[in-house]
Amino acid sequence: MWRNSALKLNYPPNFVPLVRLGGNAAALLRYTTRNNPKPHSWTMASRVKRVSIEGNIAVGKSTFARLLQSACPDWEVVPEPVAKWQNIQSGNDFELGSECTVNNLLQMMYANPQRWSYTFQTHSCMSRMRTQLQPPNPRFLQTQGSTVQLYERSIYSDRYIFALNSFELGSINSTEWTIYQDWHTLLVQEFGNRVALEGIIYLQAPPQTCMERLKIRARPEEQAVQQDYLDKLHAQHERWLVHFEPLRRAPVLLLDASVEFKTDLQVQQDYISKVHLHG
Ligand code: UDP
Ligand code: DCM
Ligand code: MG
Repeated sequence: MWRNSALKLNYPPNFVPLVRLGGNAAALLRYTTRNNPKPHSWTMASRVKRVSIEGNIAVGKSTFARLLQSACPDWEVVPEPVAKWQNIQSGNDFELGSECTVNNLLQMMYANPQRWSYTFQTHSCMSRMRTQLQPPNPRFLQTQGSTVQLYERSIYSDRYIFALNSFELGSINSTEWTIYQDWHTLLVQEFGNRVALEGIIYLQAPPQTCMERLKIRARPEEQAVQQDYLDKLHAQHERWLVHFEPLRRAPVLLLDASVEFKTDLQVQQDYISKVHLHG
């Protein structure tokens, strides 16, 4: 169920709000007006409900997003732009027809974390931001009530789960981490209102289950992922979504993803109704 949906805005002095809490329209308006004075933007922002699906690698986020998409065809699902990370095109000058190189940054990051983690975390967060800043597809715009956008992960888990984890593991050094936090904070200050979350769906499962699913999915880049890496990411999610004090007041819908929900229709119905009930 959604945890703590009755909310009080009470942040530590330097805390940048990660989640637009509990539909507090006055706070949102103050926040968005301060950060983006154009009336069009805040009008749009106030009508869009953004919900992020969070969870460990291969827990089933894309699978659950597809289920929700079928059950709620008027919700817009915004998938994680993994394909972009696997296909970085570079060249001196495309218009002059210079040669174009294609690189798989996801593969580079797993093959050599020390060299590529900062680059990967920069690019994945930037590309996610760009994807999530797109206005809702007109097909999904509601004339009454809110337009719902469902994100797979967020710029917040990019930082507070993955980039932080890379720093703690030593794949990102302290200079890179300082620079990352600096530009991320600036991005949130400038654009945070346009990607602010109304709620989070946390798919929680033991890291062993994620490892089994990772093997079923068999993405070539992830072949070298070890159990202890998923254990560490699991701990990061638990700390962030369950124990991180500012988020304890945020509406987080915790779903047990250790059960087979891809094929079990009863579990699917149960989870979809929980999302509706608390949405
Ligand atoms: N999967 C499964 N049962 C479930 C959920 C997921 O077998 O209840 C499989 C899914 O078919 C895929 C793998 O687990 O092969 C990872 O799922 P997904 O790509 O949705 O995970 P994500 O990385 O997006 O969280
Ligand atoms: N990934 C990462 N750092 C991020 C976001 C994602 O290292 N900030 C990686 C984890 C997975 C892949 O990208 O290998 C896509 O995630 P998933 O399979 O969980 O959708
Ligand atoms: Mg996915």
